Amino acid sequence: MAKSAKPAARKAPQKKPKSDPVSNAPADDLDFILHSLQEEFEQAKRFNASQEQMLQFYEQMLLIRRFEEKAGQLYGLGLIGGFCHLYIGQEAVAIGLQSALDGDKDSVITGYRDHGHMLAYGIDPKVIMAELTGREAGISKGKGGSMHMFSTEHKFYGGHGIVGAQVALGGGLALAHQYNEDGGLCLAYFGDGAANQGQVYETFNMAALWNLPIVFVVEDNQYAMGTSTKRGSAETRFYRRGTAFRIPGMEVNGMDVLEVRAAAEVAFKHVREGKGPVLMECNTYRYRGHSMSDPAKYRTREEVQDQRDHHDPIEGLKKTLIEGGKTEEDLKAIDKAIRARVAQAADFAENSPEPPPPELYTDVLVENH
Ligand SMILES: Cc1ncc(C[n+]2csc(CCOP(=O)(O)OP(=O)(O)O)c2C)c(N)n1
Ligand SMILES: [Mg+2]
Repeated sequence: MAKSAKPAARKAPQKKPKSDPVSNAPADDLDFILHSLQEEFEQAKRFNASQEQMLQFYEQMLLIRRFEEKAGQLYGLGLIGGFCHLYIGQEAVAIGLQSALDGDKDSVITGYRDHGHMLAYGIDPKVIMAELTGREAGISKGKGGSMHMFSTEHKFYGGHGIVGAQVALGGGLALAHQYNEDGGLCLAYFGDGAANQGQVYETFNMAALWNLPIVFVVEDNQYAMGTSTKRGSAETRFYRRGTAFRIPGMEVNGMDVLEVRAAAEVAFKHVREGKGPVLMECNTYRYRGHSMSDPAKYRTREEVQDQRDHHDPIEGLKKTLIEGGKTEEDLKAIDKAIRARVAQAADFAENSPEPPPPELYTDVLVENH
């Protein structure tokens, strides 16, 4: 093959631009830096909660933990069928974010690991457990199960089994907020694995282009089924992935409910001011396997134990509460009451009837045809 006579022009060596220490964005892209919310967040990284609020966060996180432990037991007993994905370890994410929502206006959508997000609304654990066990009293009449729970009353739009699909649907919810001028925003959660789905980026583009009121939240629990983020993702700093669409990112410790709540304040304010979408990465960890049928052999026991010992969101807040004057006994009493509530929910579910066969034909279409 004939070589070109002219040697390729050498480019003058370029100085590597310095990067911004906070956003890590190149210093020559000032526009991006202006769009970053990390700086604002770093200024007050932990939410200044009252003792009362902290106690509420503690109770809510503990309710999720105990509920999920019970769900795991009921699954083992064969009372819950199909898939069941537990949220243990990730409690601070749902509580930190959803405690900052405007319950009358805002909507939420997530994947199949959804029990915690339902409980974060204060929905009665009985109807959630009844749903898990496929009973008529369940919040989706026992026909949705673990992965497909809805509460339109709370503007909670599921519970979705198709990885990443909830992101595009969340874009639609945000468009509805904008179109109806109802002042609400959509909080769309997805996993680190889902973050590699193409439709996520199609949604980013449209959401940024149309300035939609949406907060995208990557719950990076370090694994997508048995694949660690490092094995499956070229860029594991998920908060950066909106940059190409001019969506500002935030990097948040998802094991600290006060930090998540502080981040929620910054992100929601930005969206409510009409400035368009935000991408938040919450770094967290799931203690249990991907689903109940996963023995989690792709990681060591020591790795999980280290998270439990040093990063647990409930233990972390417990420490802060005790420093603020609560006693071990106070917190034990709360745990006792929550365990009793969860036991009642399990009894209620076990003793509720299954939906009658004609229910097979209802809720299939919105209207009768
Ligand atoms: C489109 C699609 N592809 C694959 C699957 C199978 N699947 C179910 S969960 C999952 C992993 C998703 O991991 P991640 O997004 O990190 O969420 P996590 O389970 O950690 O909460 C996969 C690949 C699916 N349900 N849908
Ligand atoms: Mg994951």
